[in-house]
Amino acid sequence: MNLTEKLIAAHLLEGEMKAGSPIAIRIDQTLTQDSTGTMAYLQFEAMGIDRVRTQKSVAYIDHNMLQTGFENADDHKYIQTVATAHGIWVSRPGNGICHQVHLERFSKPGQTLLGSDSHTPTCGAVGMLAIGAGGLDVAVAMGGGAYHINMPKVCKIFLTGRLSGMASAKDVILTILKMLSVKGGVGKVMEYAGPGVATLTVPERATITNMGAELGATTSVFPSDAVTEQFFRAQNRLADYRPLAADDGCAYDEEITLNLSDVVPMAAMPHSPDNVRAIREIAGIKVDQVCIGSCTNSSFADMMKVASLLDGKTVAENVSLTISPGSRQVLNMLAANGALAKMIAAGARILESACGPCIGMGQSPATNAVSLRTFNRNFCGRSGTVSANVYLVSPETAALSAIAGVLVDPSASGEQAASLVPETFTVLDNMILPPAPEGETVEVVRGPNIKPFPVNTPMPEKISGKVLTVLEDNITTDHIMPSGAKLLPYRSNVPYLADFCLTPSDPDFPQKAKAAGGGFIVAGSNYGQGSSREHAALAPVQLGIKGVLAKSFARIHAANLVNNGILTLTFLHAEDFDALRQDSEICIPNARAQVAAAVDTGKITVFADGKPMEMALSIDSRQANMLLAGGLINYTKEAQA
Ligand code: MIC
Ligand code: SF4
Repeated sequence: MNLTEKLIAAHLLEGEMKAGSPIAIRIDQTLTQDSTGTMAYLQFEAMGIDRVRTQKSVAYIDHNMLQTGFENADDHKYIQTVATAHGIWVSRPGNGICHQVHLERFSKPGQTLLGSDSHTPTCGAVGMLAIGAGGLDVAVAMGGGAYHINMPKVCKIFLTGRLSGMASAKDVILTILKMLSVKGGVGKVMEYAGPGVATLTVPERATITNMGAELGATTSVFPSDAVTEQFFRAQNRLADYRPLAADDGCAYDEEITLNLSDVVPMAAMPHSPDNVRAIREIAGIKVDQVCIGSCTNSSFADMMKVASLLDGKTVAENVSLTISPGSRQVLNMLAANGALAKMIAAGARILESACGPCIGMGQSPATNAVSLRTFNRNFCGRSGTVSANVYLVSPETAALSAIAGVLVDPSASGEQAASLVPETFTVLDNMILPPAPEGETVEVVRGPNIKPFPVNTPMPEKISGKVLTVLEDNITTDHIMPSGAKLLPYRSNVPYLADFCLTPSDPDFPQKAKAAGGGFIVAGSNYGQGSSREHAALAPVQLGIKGVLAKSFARIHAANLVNNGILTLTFLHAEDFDALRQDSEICIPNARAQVAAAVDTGKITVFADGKPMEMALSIDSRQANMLLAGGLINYTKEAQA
């Protein structure tokens, strides 16, 4: 077996490990963060389960940190109390970004991790099967329920050679994104193998698995080897280490070879992570802002590289440089060894250990600015400035460009930056709260910002409504449910958020939906790529959206739609998409019978302006029941009754 199959086989509860067929797996660990967590815990509470049934569940507070009003602080209190009350560990604000802290302190080779954040696959760096999902799926897993997916294909990425000449792990994943695109990983696990693996440190592997999310992959995984062992020893967690590898000569569904020695510094240009070019082709662009950090590139090793490149220099006068170390462990070690002083002396603006500018929580660039970021997403508007041009680059490129004031090709700079993993990390778990002991009562604190979440209604016999909007390919969840400093504080207030649903693509969408009493969304391919935010499904429920008709869907968003009782219909014929306009009348007669039959046929007949068109609806029987019940919450209640 390959490593992915071994991990799945060890957790398989239902189904057959045949690519594309539905399987259910047992989840050992869960993580939530605060922007998806409030909703996940409201849903967990609605399920009426006393204590989590996982081996370890951790609630992180790392996204909504600006606290420009009472809302975020209220949510933090709610998360802290509801989590400890139900047997969940809490990583307090300031302790770091969920994926970085989880890798450092909780990851375990061989275990499964389900997280309410799309970059949960980061922990695949140490041989975990780590998957991002909507909050509701994570709530179910916390309650001991299985996680349902289709058995992914396994794509082997065979690494040879070794990185050189200031090329870094970020450049590896950008190279893969250039080869495969933001759709290249859909339905697949990217499994790394080959002699190049041993040349990569755990933080480097984590940069690669993290950004596997941008390929649309279900997850990415590295073997657990001697390099992993050294990482666990340095984290004083050797007991959690175990070696894991694919069997010799095992089969894969697909295979790609990448020679690390050929990798050169790359940048993802505006506005997509797969719009990748070699930096040498675009070097010299004037830069206004540089942001270093995020769950992709904020490890101790990355920060040490940055400190060494900034040492004794000054940030260019046209540049604002921000640095957010990924965790308090990293920040503390930088403070203790003097690297932080070098960053400060160079003129960097040090931000707290959190997501920060990556999710538009502050540091929005100036009008038309060029912003270089070591982050993983550069969707238009995500930085908080619609006219900004965001480039995704490595820490080396970012640091050198911040000093030069223009985009610099690090391989032509003559500089060196050694990657290092220390012999020992400073372990500082004092900002991680253990769960309350069983039997102890914890008062759950709910501020006025916490509003009930919308629950869909059972599917009627006939569904009809207008097409409210027709959208292009690659619509992201940042389009469907924008984030940033103005909206993130309302993640526990869906009625408020709904008024901003899809507004970056169609400013009148919420008004149109309200006026029509709901309707349908029509979209191109890869609809809903990006974040795991369930709000991109909950806001449509609030607005009465009955279905999305798209050329194809991103995995997590499709699951979130079905979990909330919204139909995910895929065009079988290109001309059907072309025929649809805003205001086209959609009608699905015998909807309940058709949805039930789609489990076998995979199809459903939809009438558009009176003309029949056949569309794909690929669902298993559990999903059909969820759609009929009006979502997972109703379905679970029906099943319990
Ligand atoms: C993101 O990077 O878009 C986020 C914010 O981390 C999201 C979660 C969210 O929308 O809250 C993600 O990637 O899942
Ligand atoms: Fe946070 Fe950005 Fe990572 Fe999302 S991608 S978890 S916002 S750092």
